[in-house]
Amino acid sequence: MRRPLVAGNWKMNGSLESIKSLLDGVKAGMSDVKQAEVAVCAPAIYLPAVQQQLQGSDIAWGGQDVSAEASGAYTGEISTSMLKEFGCKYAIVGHSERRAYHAESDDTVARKYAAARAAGLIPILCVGETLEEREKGITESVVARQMDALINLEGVAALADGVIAYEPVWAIGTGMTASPEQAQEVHAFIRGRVAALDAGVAEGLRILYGGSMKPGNAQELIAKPDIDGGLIGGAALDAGDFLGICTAA
Ligand code: 3PY
Repeated sequence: MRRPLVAGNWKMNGSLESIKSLLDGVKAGMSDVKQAEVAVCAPAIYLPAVQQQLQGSDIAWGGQDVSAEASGAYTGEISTSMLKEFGCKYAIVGHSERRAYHAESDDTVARKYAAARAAGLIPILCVGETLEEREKGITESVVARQMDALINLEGVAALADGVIAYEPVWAIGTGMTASPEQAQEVHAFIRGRVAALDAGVAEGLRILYGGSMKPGNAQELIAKPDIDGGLIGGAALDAGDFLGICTAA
């Protein structure tokens, strides 16, 4: 039995003031969340404030990205030990916005995953196809390539310590959502690919759906057998919407 995970990805949004009221709102509604594990992935600079507010609560927190390097001359980067020092449990790696705007390759993302895992963080590996790739009918080969970069580097056992988020790029920030059937098809493909290597790892692997998940579509998506929660963009910035998804999971 996999416990669903609902993780907010705030992206580059918020202020000290808005984060405070958002987290106050989420904390106040947590008693209605029966099953899901809840987490928020905040801009790095706000992690100390998030830690201060969430310490001792049922809500975990994490980074939106992390460096594959341990330390050194990497201006602007944040290391795994820095995330750990501020109590992070999770680190998103390979979000499509990082892949697109920061030219992160599958190999870089795999190295970030490996570094996060080695540091005791739970990496959330984002995979997903663009609209063009979907229309060409190559969704599965794109997702397979993104997964294989990690599996080839670390072995399938690495997925026992992490989470995969399937985020079709065409559903990110567009208001378009994959239908529950479209999402389930790719989630089943991901689990099947892992199962072919290790059935036990596949069974325990949480595969989140991301891409315009909202309270109105969360229940239908998460009801699918291979969808184990969500990585939530815009709806994670509103306490009511975020809690609506958390209670639906
Ligand atoms: C979205 O829902 O837009 C996301 O990118 C979540 O990571």
